[in-house]
Amino acid sequence: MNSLSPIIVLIVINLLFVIVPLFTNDVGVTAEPKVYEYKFHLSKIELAPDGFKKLVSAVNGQYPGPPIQVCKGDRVIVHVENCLGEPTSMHWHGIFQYNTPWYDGVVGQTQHVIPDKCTFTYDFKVDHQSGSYWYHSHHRGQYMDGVLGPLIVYDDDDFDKKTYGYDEDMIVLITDWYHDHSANLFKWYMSPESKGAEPVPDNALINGKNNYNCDWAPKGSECVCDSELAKFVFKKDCKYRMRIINTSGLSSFTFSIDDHDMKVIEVEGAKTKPYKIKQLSLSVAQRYSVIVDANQPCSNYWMRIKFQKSYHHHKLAMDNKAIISYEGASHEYPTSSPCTDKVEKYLEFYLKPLVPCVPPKCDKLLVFDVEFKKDSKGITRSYVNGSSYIADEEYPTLKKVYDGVHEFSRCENIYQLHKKGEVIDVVFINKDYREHPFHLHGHSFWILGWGKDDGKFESWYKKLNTFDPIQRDTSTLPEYGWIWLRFTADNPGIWGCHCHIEWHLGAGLLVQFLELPKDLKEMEAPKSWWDLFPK
Ligand SMILES: [Cu+2]
Repeated sequence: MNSLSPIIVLIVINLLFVIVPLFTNDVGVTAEPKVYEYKFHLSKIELAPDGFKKLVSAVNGQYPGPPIQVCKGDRVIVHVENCLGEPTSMHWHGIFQYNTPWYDGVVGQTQHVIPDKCTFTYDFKVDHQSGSYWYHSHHRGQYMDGVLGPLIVYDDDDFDKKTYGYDEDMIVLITDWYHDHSANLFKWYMSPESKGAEPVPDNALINGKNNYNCDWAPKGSECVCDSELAKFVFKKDCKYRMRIINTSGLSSFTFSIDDHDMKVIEVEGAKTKPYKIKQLSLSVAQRYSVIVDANQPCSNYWMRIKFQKSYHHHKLAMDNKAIISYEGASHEYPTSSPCTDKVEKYLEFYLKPLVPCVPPKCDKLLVFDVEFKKDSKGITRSYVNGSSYIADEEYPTLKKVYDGVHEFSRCENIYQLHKKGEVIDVVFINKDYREHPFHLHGHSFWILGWGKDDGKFESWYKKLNTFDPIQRDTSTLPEYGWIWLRFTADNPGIWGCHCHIEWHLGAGLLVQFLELPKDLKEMEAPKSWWDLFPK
């Protein structure tokens, strides 16, 4: 092969696996439900998103993976062809999977892995929801190697555009980025040597781009300085909806655009009353839509994502950038200065739903203590009510339900919700010194309150917002603090509820809600789902 061959191969892969809507109308224009069919070819290829060349687990030869863009009510079919040389799965983060719980994509819970050289087809509807979501592998730490992309569900008939008055939609994926493979890092993390400290990222990316100081790269690595930054072009006086999605494995970021205010209008599928901010805090897996008004003089401005945790003595730039360039501006780098206003970490408690909705009263309360401690081998693991989750990859929970299993081992952390329509309150209490972004599958929850753990449980209950809380699917449990979530058990399935920091999840920070097991058992998983299990 000559040196151009990998590029040619990439182009061919991209041509072979372009997104194929079965109907050709523009997305987001009509309210007629459609079928969108995608082919995702997963493979490991050498890419250098920040100039540092590494093996990336790419979707259709690219990182980040291609966007899925559909409308509320549409049917989404994704053929995941696994050529990674290792098993995989795909999760559709924030999608409720009503009537298709077997397509949630969680190894050990809702499916067997997709083995190497096999294809599995996900087929689900995005009913009753619209907003900013993403897809990612839900097998070990694999999405940190690249298996992810945005999933946008537009509302019927451009409802949002009319309501909020914006002209264009933009997707902004932000992430931390490791130069080593997640499996190597995970091996180190789950050893006594790490003492429970997470691997420190090497960089941060915006839409898969950044540059890197190659002086920091290990000897012998291929690295190019001044790699291209992501660029967003603004037309003067247009309004942009930016859908910001934190696809990190570890890091919370503060997002801002120099000299531009933002108005929050969406949190993870929940439309909000517009709320003006200058800086936006996003924990792992959180998403917000903001409106940005291109009302500044025609020039270039920095978009910034700042690591919230400071990693001292490490080779890592804390402030990472992309370019906002007004049409007609120079090709020079921006010279704008960052905003220094205070960042509101728990923004969700200031946001109001666009259409107020009083949540129903609680029927059942579950309280979960979260802590980290060393096991007998000196490995730091995470525990929920004293039990550290271990995935049963060979025998996922859904298969157990079909097999009539009623008793589960303690390390599966299964909590059964038997009563249809029961309103469940979940309180996480953090005994750990770090914050943990908790994500619930199959639902969005009302986030009723948060605070520091002063031990006064009764007083927490009294100050909950049960009048007009926001609903979302990923909320941050503060260090030594608590959060109070509420959802209705109306979706038969196995729904993980876990810290989305990939290291903490791998160390056991997960519970499974086995929701309406009787109904679930009656629902028939497709033959292709059964075929994933070894004969
Ligand atoms: Cu965590």
